[in-house]
Amino acid sequence: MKVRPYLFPLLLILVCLLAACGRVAPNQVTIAMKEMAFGQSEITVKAGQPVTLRLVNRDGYAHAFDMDEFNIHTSLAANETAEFSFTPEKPGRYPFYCSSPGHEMAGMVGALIVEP
Ligand SMILES: [Cu+2]
Repeated sequence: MKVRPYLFPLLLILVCLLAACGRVAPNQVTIAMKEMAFGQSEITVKAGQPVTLRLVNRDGYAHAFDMDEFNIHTSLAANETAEFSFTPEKPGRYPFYCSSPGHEMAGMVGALIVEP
């Protein structure tokens, strides 16, 4: 069978696209902080896969994001955005909260759920 030469680049592109689709995409999660609450109170990820958390403070005052288990302690000024990555290795339920005074009591809490 004779294959036309111009088909090769097309095939190559197709193979690359398929390979890209098959790759495991990193877990990217955006958590908005708005009106003294986290936009998502539960985040579910898979153990052993890198997670990128993007925090967006939509309030006109400072918030914080604290997850003791992963030693993450970030503060965000009004309307600030922060991003950090880590890889949870052990399945479990890991709480996070805002450590600005009074915010945790007001309901700024959530949990990262790591599935096996
Ligand atoms: Cu807060």
